[in-house]
Amino acid sequence: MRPLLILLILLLATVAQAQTPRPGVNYDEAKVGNDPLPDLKLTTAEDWTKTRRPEILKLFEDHVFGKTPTDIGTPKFEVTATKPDALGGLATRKFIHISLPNRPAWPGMDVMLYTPNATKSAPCFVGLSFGGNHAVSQETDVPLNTRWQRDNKEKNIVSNRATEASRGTESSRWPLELILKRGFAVATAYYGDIEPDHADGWKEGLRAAVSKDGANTDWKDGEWGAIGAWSWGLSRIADYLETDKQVDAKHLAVIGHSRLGKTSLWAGAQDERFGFVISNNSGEGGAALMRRDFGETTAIITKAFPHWFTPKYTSYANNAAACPIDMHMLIALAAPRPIYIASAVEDTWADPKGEFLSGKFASPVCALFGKKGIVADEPPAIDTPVGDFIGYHVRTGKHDVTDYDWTQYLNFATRHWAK
Ligand code: GTR
Repeated sequence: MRPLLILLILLLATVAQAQTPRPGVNYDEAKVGNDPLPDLKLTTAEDWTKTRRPEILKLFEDHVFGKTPTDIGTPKFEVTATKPDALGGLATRKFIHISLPNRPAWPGMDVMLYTPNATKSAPCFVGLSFGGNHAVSQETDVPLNTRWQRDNKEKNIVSNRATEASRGTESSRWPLELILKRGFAVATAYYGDIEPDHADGWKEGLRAAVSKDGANTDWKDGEWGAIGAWSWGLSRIADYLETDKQVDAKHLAVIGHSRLGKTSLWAGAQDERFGFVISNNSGEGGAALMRRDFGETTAIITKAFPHWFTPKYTSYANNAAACPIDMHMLIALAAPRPIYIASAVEDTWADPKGEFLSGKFASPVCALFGKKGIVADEPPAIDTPVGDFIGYHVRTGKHDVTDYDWTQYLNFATRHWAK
């Protein structure tokens, strides 16, 4: 009886933690609202590619993420180190410094690339990390990132800098051996290399460096926010990968978790070289429908993180129905490429059902290309992936990236990219 009781208490505590209501936050499905979603206005595949897709992309620039400037210079790539026997011989590891020679105020970004030694030219997952390359890898000879990081006791970030004890603190989210053994490469960089993630971070990042007014810029509606800058960084990694023979740059998947999942969705929408787009627990401002009032809302996110978005997005706080887009349109922008949305059952803040529904309501776009998206009307059972060209699962557990998530992405990529 006793162990059972303890188990029950632990279970209740976990559920309570996951559902701890923040004041004013709705977790009641009966109160999510029922404002109709904007119409995808689908006609033909040709119309989608030539007209409708660019129109929707522009709506996301104008109202959500801002426009990524296209005239900011040619990136320079320097391979600063190569280790042919990384991870016990499983992989070759390279570091590549990417900079913009005509924008010297931007310190550039350091990419870490692992390619499997057993594969000549490997398909590659591309994603930014929260902690830097030394946090992603468990190899102790990875240089420590030296840029600004948010103080964090658990991750041993002290005085806004990583320390030796920060090594490997993100490695559970990047199961390198699992990925490499399946024949895939991984390219990653620290998101704060592009722009530190705080309200004034842009002043020391890419956005100030490329803006004509530098740190005195007054951001206007339609101009890019931090998510736009981070997405730009993902595309520059793709630029480099196109030059590296160990990578099959015709098969790049863009991946991100949480705020970096919003980033991977936006990068995938803009840059069609990413042939597979992955959103891991991206939530509000990512895969979750903004018209559903469940968990985080547009009002909450634009108050806490206005710097992620274009200023216009804040005007939809408590007024999502006035916004000409919703997030099924962001998912649809991947088409005709496959896309995968992952939720976690305890991640109620990110609205798992809202993430499912954006995939579901984006699914008609797949039919234009003779493909199938998500057919079911209701979210699947836990740990049961569904969908063909648009994939979805809701995993056991909390807001995180786990081996389970990666296994689904690897299976999905292998299925779609079978040679
Ligand atoms: C939260 C934010 C979410 C999500 C998350 C994260 O604070 O409300 O939208 O982006 O951060 O990135 O971990």
